[in-house]
Amino acid sequence: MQAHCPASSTRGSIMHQYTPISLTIEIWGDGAVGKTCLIQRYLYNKYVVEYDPTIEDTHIVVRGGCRIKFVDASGYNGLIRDAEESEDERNAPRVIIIAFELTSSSSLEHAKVLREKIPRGVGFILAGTKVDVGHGREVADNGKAAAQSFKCGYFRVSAQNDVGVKELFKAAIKLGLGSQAPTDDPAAVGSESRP
Ligand SMILES: Nc1nc2c(ncn2[C@@H]2O[C@H](COP(=O)(O)OP(=O)(O)OP(=O)(O)O)[C@@H](O)[C@H]2O)c(=O)[nH]1
Ligand SMILES: [Mg+2]
Repeated sequence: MQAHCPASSTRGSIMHQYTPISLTIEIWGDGAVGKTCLIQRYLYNKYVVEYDPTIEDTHIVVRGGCRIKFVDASGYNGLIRDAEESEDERNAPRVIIIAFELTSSSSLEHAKVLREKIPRGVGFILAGTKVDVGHGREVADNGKAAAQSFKCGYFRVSAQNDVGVKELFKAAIKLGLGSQAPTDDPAAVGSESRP
């Protein structure tokens, strides 16, 4: 699917209404590996210490003529494609970030199971989270080996300390939009939660 971002870089509510989704970035992964914190850090520069399991949240951002939808999936409820998606949204390119926790081998095993669920042709990246915790060297190396066998990108990140988060999302946007990727970082213009 060819990504399409209109030449105009108008931002804000007008664009929010009229511009179709250019790209959907979904974060998959086991419960509590830090998916929500990654999105919160990237889009709002916030870090949430309390754990509040996600049902599913959607955030829409507009940047450089592109409207990007971020889907924060649940670690426990299974992966459900949003039934309310418009045709534009369904047709937009998708990129999936599979997150696992660098200190948890079981979350890496779960990431491998999730990888099998990615439809053919959809780009994906593996992300090892909570690198600030400081243990998990072996799991980190196993993550690297898994990414090599999947032939996908691999990032070790910390939402808490803001390590590697921008680089991870920048790579995801580039993977989805190629040369159409905006050069500046997204800022959220609209966010919605869908139970
Ligand atoms: N030390 C550390 N803790 C983190 C980091 N990111 C998230 N956490 C903590 O891990 C817990 C779970 O984070 P969430 O982002 O809610 O996890 P999730 O993957 O969205 O979980 P579900 O919504 O249930 O699937 C929270 O208590 C966070 O504060 C990090 O980079 N470092
Ligand atoms: Mg969550």
